[in-house]
Amino acid sequence: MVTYTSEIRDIATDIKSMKIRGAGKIARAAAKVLLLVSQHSKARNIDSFIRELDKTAELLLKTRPTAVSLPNGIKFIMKRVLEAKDSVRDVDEIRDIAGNVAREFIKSSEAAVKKIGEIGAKRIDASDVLLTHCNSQAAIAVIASAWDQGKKVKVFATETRPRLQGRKTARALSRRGIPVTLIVDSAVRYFMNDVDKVIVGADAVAANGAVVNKIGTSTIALVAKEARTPLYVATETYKFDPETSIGELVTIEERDSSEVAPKKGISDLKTVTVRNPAFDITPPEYIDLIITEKGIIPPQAAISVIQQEFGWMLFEKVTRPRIIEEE
Ligand code: RUB
Repeated sequence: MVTYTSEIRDIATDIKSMKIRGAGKIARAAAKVLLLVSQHSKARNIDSFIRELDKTAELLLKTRPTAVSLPNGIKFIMKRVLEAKDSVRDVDEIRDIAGNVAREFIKSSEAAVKKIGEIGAKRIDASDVLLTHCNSQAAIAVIASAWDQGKKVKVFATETRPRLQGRKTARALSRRGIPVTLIVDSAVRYFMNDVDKVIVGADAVAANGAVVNKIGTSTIALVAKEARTPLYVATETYKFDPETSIGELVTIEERDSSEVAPKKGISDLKTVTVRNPAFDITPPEYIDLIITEKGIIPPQAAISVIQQEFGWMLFEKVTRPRIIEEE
């Protein structure tokens, strides 16, 4: 039996309900859960402890399907725990290792966002007008870092229906003194000729360089292409999806219709169906650059990142780290 404290349950619920959201934050929250399980575990031996981590991973992976940062973060931690398994003396030692690896993941993920900001800011010119969609910590890091360097940028932020995460972005940028114009998603084409660069985050990057991000990103990319406005994606390398290199597709989360229209009055009408996909896919031809913490790459180089970062995972047909047989 895994000991789930209320804090652990709350984090899983908060990821599902989107109180914790954004691919980076989701991965860090999952790592924190593994850290808490390691601290609170009452497992008497090493295998039982690893089974507890595995069960927790299963619970976490059910929360949100699209952000690949979640399984990648979990697999990173589980791999390190399994590597240590045969050389530890007892369960306390493996618990310490698991906790330390989870802490390390959280720290390196935060450092990656900062680094993306520094690297990405080099591609922003003084007085650029930028457009961003949804609420991406990585995209905000680039904008904020450029601003901190004295570049007097201005930003269009889309409100991002249906959950309006764009308001969070507007607040975050405004707190830094950055001028922001909040627009409805459908006004993107109206303003695109005033925009110098589009910058968005990612939930997943596929082996062919396609980027999965908040619904509406691909439409913005289309509009940007028409206006010859470059589109940059800011993303940590742990959002590259190794399974896409063996032909797997990224699962697009479809959320409840009540986020789009009230159950009473619209979605209960006999001939009306409400669809609410949360993410879409922008093909590589619409992406100029991908800014990662390791450097800037063209989307076509995504496969190299996958080989370098996740070579160990390739051909392991796993959707989660099922590492120990069920009892
Ligand atoms: C958030 C979203 C963000 C990416 C990147 O979607 O699409 O653009 O997750 O964010 P949701 P970050 O609100 O449905 O989670 O750069 O912060 O990881």
